Amino acid sequence: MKASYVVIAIVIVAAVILGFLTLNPMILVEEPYSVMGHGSAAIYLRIRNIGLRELCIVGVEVIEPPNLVAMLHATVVEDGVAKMKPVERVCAAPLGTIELRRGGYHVMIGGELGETKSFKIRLILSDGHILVVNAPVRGSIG
Ligand SMILES: [Cu+2]
Repeated sequence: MKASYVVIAIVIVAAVILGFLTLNPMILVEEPYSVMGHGSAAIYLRIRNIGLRELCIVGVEVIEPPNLVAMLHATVVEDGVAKMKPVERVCAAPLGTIELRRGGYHVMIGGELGETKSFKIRLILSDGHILVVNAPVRGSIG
């Protein structure tokens, strides 16, 4: 009899933990920053997926400064030339990492950038969660 109570208790605890892991956003954003270019800016950061489901960035918007556009980009090398291409999503496997970095995936910002010191963006995730990230400007390209 006692053994069956222990089994039931273990099942309940496991269900609660599993429910917690699958329902909550299990995300860490690390080292967000931006780099100014010519008429554009790039945002880099790392997202750790500490959940048990695949997690993708499926959209991006600029909150501040206003009236700017944002896109998810990948840098690809074609015929020895690095080019940037829009992508619909950037994904991290369960317990994996999304790395947005120079020469790879990044958030591209376009519009009248002005003299901004930081970009505030919204990352829309495949699980429906939204992350608001501040990316301070850390230098410029070229
Ligand atoms: Cu780009």
